[in-house]
Amino acid sequence: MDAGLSFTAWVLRNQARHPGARGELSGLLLHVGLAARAIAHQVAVAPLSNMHGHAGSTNVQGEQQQKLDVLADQHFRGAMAHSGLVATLVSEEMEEPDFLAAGEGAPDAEYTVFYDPLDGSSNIDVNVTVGTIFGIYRHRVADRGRAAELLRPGREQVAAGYVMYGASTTLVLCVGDGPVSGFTLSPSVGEFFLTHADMSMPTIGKTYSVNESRTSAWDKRTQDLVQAFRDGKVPGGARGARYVGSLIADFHRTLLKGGIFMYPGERDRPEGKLRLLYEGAPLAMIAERAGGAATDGRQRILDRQPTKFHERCPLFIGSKLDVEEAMKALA
Ligand code: P6P
Repeated sequence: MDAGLSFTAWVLRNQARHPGARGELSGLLLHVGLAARAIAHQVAVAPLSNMHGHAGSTNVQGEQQQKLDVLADQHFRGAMAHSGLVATLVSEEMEEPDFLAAGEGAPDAEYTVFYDPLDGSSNIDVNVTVGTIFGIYRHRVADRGRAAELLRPGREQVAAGYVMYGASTTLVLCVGDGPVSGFTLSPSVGEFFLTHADMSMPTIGKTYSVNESRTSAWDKRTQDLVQAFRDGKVPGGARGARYVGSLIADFHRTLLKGGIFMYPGERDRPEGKLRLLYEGAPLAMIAERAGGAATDGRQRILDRQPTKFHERCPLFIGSKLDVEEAMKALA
């Protein structure tokens, strides 16, 4: 049976549509696919290779690193460095940006990649879906090493996406002004194949997704908004509650089935828990390109100007009409 269009063929076809393209972004995307395959293998065999549990270190967020966090970061960084196309890496696992030496990145490498190598890693030991999230920007060569120039709104991403290590390993991304495309890894072939062409998010959903144990930490407007979804007092009526506690799993379900995922700001952490540049912005690009929306409660996520590499942001993301309800309630 023909496995269908491979990720490699899709990337090359995408490049052919842009006659002026030099093939650099294509090469970078293929290296993202390489990292995804390597990390997928490590996640799958983690219990067998004693890769579950804590690494004994903490990351910039002060969170305990899982062994797989460190390994996934090594694989992703290695693939980006070996591509020779990346000037700067910003990882959830590294406090400062990694300005790749010219020897590692091509002398005029122009791309900055923001990434979370393994989001949801606290779920690994219980075999719950986890994922890698990435956002790619093109920066002027003159901006190499100039951190402030790298802090750009998500609308300037040239590509964004995620890899979901679940029942199957799925790579979902959009490039330039192209559609959201989903690829599934064939373990036997070792390549991703197109399984979800031109993904679109239903304009309204049947679920809402939020950690309701945080209710007492929210302000009243947020409490009222979640209550309205819980009681079906929103367009589309009654909703089911779905919350995996792994961002990629909750977002991927929302992308396919519609609905809204919320991680609101809280009294003692008004910017919430999730990060803007390597969680909110890449997923917001996917959501909007699929016909959905994403806000921090005050503005469009993709318009938000970051001031720090690891800044957090409240996140309300999903079906257009559901996110509009959040904006009406919170703006
Ligand atoms: P909470 C996982 O730790 C994570 O970073 C995201 O993947 C997930 O959406 C969120 O935190 C869950 O946070 O506070 O509900 O456990």
